[in-house]
Amino acid sequence: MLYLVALLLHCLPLAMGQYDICKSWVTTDDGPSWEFYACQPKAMRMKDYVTVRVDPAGITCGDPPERFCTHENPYLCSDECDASNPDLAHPPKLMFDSEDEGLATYWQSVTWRRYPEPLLANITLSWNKSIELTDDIVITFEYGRPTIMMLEKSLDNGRTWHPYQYYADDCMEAFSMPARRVRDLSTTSANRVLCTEEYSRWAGSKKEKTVRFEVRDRFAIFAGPDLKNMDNLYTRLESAKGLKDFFTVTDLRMRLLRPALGGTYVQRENLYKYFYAVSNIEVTGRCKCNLHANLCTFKEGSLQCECEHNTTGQDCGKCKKNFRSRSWRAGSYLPLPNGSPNACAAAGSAFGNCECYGHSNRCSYIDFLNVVTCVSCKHNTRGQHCQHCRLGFYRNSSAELDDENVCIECNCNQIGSMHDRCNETGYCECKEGATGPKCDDCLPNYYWRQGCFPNVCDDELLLCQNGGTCYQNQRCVCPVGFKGVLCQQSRCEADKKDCNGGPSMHGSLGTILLGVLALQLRGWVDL
Ligand SMILES: *[C@@H]1O[C@H](CO)[C@@H](O)[C@H](O)[C@H]1NC(C)=O
Ligand SMILES: *[C@@H]1O[C@H](CO)[C@@H](O)[C@H](O)[C@H]1NC(C)=O
Ligand SMILES: *[C@@H]1O[C@H](CO)[C@@H](O)[C@H](O)[C@H]1NC(C)=O
Ligand SMILES: *[C@@H]1O[C@H](CO)[C@@H](O)[C@H](O)[C@H]1NC(C)=O
Ligand SMILES: *[C@@H]1O[C@H](CO)[C@@H](O)[C@H](O)[C@H]1NC(C)=O
Ligand SMILES: [Ca+2]
Repeated sequence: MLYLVALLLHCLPLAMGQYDICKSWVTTDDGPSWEFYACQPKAMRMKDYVTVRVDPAGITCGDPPERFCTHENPYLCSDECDASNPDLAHPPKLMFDSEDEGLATYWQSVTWRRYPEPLLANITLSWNKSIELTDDIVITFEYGRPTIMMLEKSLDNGRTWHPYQYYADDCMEAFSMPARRVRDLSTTSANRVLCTEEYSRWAGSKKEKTVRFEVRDRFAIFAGPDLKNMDNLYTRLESAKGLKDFFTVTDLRMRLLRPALGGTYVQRENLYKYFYAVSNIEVTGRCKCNLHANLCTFKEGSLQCECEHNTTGQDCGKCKKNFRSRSWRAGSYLPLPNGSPNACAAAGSAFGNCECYGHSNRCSYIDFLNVVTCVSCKHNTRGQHCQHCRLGFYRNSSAELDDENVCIECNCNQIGSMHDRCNETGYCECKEGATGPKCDDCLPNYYWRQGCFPNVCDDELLLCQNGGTCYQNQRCVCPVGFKGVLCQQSRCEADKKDCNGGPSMHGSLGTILLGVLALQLRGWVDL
């Protein structure tokens, strides 16, 4: 009980007070109405909502059963890990159970029997939700802390990872980084990623068990040693670029790179005492709801903000349908003490008198036209109310005007089309001979070769004469003795040479006439 009270007191400055209500019913001179405030959920024990993954496969001890010993008792290797025996198994979930009085429960790795190959393990924690850390991450190692490890974080559900903190008994040797301490950081370096030697040196495995990622020390740079001046912290979180994101994660990964060595070099003759054992990982934080919710609930396996201010989404990261008369914005801690809700507004509301359908949050008065117009329309829109699509885009008929996908790129074929604009159904304007919505096809009787060109020959009207064959509608391949576009001309006729055995004058003329006729049909020769 005493412990609980102490815990509550400890969490007090972060859990209580500011930004805990989103709205209240107030009475003003104009009568009662809602007043809205920036709001955020309370800090929670995030290990209760986490999914864990331990890599590589087979790194957890006990399959097959294995003996191990401790640095304190290196020659009494009678402890056993056996995955098939619940009393001797050490599965990953034991890093997240609640520790009862007495014996710690822990995940344990295999021993370093493959030395000198490094003993590597990744512990990845995923929330499928952005979390804002509000207190230190505390990892408890039974039997000694790793001599080298690294903490990584992801902000996009594990797609990309970034270093968060490096830990080593010798930072220079392990990571080529100078050793630093978080409490020596300054206001301009509060979000620096550093290497620390504070949690990796051997001090006896019972004495020093924890490895921390110091959130409080970083907060204290702004809020003072007891975090009494939270206003200053909130002001900084709003104004300092990247500071809020620094404390935001969707996933964390501990990369365990070298186990505890007991203060000496690796003793090859007894590798049973080298392994990792983690009894607890404490992560305290709150759901990131962009200051639009004060409740966060666990639904269908994921944390979810209960969004207010007419916002929606897992992090309240967008405006509800029909509340998009201006762009979504996160709430703000400022001005103190209640912040700004930056609520989403319905079309036609007080904010909506210059409607921009959510594609701009800035309006400007144009003096000489006497109109108010939206500025810098986003999502490829344009116009006084961002109600049109930019040139080269057309209206998505299945999207509302306030939808981010309202404008679709025309994507006209550069060679086949006159320009890169299209009509309301996405059809581009084609050059002669080209067709298709994007003008990347040819009309019948045209062939594609860096654009559409009329067939020179084909199998219907523009037949190659005198036994010539049509090559890809581009030209006739004439037999010896003939030439011309359609092989209609006898060579001897043109050269006035010996024409014995050639076609008669009569036939030849006929062929020419036929060819001209065909060309005229194709609109080439104007008789
Ligand atoms: C641990 O994760 C990192 C990426 O964060 C990866 O490069 C590495 O191979 C992983 N190690 C193991 C043992 O799975
Ligand atoms: C992650 O959360 C989203 C939104 O709540 C949900 O749709 C999705 O199924 C979740 N994914 C996993 C892997 O739990
Ligand atoms: C959100 O919309 C509802 C109507 O659906 C309205 O009553 C409420 O005041 C709006 N809230 C905010 C913060 O604008
Ligand atoms: C049109 O809008 C709908 C609704 O937002 C969207 O699902 C669809 O992907 C959009 N179409 C294109 C081609 O962008
Ligand atoms: C766009 O052009 C195509 C092809 O010319 C035509 O079929 C369609 O009716 C046009 N759409 C509009 C809205 O003009
Ligand atoms: Ca435990």
